[in-house]
Amino acid sequence: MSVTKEAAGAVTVLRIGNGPVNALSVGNGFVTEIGDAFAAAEADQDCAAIVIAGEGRMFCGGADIGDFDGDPASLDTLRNMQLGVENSGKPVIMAIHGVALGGGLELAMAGHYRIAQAGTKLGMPEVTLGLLPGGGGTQRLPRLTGAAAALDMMLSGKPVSAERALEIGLVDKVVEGDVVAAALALAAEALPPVRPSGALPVPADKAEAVEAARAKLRPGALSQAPARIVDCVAALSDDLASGLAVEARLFGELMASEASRGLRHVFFGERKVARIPGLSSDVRPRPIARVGVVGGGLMGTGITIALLNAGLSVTMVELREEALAKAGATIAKTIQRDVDKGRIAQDKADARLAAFTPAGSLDALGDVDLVIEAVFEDIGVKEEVFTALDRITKPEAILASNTSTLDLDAIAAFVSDPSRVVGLHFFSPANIMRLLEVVRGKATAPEVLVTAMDFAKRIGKVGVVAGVCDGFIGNRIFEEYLRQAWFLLEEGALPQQVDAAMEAWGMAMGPCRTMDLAGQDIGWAVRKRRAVEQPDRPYSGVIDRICEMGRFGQKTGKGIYLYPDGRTAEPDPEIDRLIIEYSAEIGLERRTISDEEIVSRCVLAMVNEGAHIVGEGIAYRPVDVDMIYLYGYGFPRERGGPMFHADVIGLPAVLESIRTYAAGRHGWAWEPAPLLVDLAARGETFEILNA
Ligand code: 3H9
Repeated sequence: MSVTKEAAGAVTVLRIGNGPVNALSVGNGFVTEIGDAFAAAEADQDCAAIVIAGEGRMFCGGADIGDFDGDPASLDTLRNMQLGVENSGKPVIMAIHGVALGGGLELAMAGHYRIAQAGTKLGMPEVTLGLLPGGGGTQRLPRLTGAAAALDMMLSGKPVSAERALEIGLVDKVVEGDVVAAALALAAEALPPVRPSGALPVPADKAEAVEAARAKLRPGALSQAPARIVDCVAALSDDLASGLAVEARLFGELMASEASRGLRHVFFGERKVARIPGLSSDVRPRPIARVGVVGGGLMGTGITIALLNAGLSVTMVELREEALAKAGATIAKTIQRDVDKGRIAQDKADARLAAFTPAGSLDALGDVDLVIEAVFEDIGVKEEVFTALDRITKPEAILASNTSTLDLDAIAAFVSDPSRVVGLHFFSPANIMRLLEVVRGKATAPEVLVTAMDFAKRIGKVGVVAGVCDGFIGNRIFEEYLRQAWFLLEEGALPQQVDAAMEAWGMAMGPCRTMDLAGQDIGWAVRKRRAVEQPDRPYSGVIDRICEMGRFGQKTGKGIYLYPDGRTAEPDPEIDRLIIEYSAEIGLERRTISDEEIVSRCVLAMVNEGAHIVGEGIAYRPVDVDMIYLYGYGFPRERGGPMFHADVIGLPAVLESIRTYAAGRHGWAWEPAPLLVDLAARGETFEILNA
């Protein structure tokens, strides 16, 4: 952390540096240091103008998100520092390069002139953290750019380019090359006048822009940040101080909200899961340039598209000629669709397709750096493939299996060096879903694991490490979630109530619609297997009845719901009848089930299984479970993930509910996880295990 001062004639240049993104930390004293350095320059008789620039890769990535768990009043230090800059009697020029986000852009707006280097991204991402720009952004940005452009930036959270910033009046100049030199040149021309952004008039489009933005707010949204951003812009008046006071008060309220706490947990969680505990930083990823994909089915095709989109060369091996041709056609069609939708240029699509090599034999994989196997889920088939790969591939090539149901260690045993085997469990559609479970076998080499995680990042996925167990992290938890959903149906709820309750709570899709989309036959196959393996852990038979009718969901046009247009779920009175009759058949008197009970049982089933998984060491930390649920299962970001949500409820209360369910019908499904019992007894949270 440092603020360095250089004198260039009568101009003082202050360079602010604090870690990788120059975060404006109040907690570590950095903001105070900037304020002090600024005050010294201000008091310096020989200084006529002040330039502020960022050290390293960027100007500033914003306020320190870690400060938001503390006292909201402490953030006044940041606001006062910015007011000090704005109210300076000497012209202040901001020399902006790389990134100016959130509080970083607010600092820039507190200056009197802004010069940005071409390529700089300027934005207000606070809304993505369930917050509003709380360092004057809601009051200064509209004054500079007009209310509509400001609301657009603040509500989307998306940064704008330096060129766009110039267009909308956010910066005064865009330069190629050294931005500090450009700032010094501006100061040297003729000393520019002091020009505080906060003194600019209220923009003429305020009322209209506020009304338009209000109309677009999503009712029932978990995060109140968008609504409060609009409120702040509505509060713009000629009295800057009163607008700033409204902004600070609303920022404090949002900071304490569950949604913002959840979203902040996600911000740090995404970065935490990339870190593998206990591995030295000397373990470096291997370079991966050429990849082989074995299997041209739905999964292999999706994986191939994801890899081609990331700029990798892919050889797809599929022994069945017809299937290979079909996969090739799907790949070409999907990539072309991105051109048609204006997402990529034709030459880019051409390059992606040129990097694709279809092959009819595994012999084509002699020079690849990584193979991803996505063939039929049968251990005999896997044995054939891996025995051949062992012979054909380079000894340093990594061999990955996309298996979701088989034992990775058994697959690794087919290879003479099992340390090069790892699981890469993609989620369907693999070119869209962000989650990648990276499965560490008992022999997987640390370097192979690190390479797999690096590879996940390279192809735009959130990689999360899971140990070997049936279902790994995601599907193992999902089974318990579904178990409760199906029990709820036989006890008195109907599918539309279960789905509506879970969707109102924030899940992207309720369990019935999810399984109709994934294919009810997939769940049926798992249940049949479980009936043999775990006869003492039954499921409700009601869902099997639906499967026995051949109703597998969207793919058969009917599942729990009807799909008259192939996509939109419509409740089916026949299924409602079937469910009600099933309850009677098993002698269960149906009762009214509240939405609260539906949510509580479905969510706590995830929490309890998640706690088992962390306790067993299958997940490194609770946050790994959280990220899997956000990126693979449509869990609401604002709730942070199941484990974070349990902390919000409080672990003693979570345990009490679980114990109540354990004393009720099918109580065996609610055996409290030892880790949960232990943490609750000690008054601790899951969060302490994330450090
Ligand atoms: C705000 O400003 C509120 C104000 O309006 C009001 C105040 C009153 N704070 O992403 P990376 C860490 S809200 C703390 O890998 P990149 C990050 O955790 C803030 N830490 O780098 C990571 O740590 P680690 C508005 C932060 O080069 C390390 O820095 N700003 C912050 O890929 C490197 O991060 C935002 O929302 C932060 N603000 O991307 C911007 N930012 O190494 C958030 C980063 O221990 N940040 N860290 O895992 C970003 O979007 C990206 O970090 C950025 C750089 C684009 C800047």
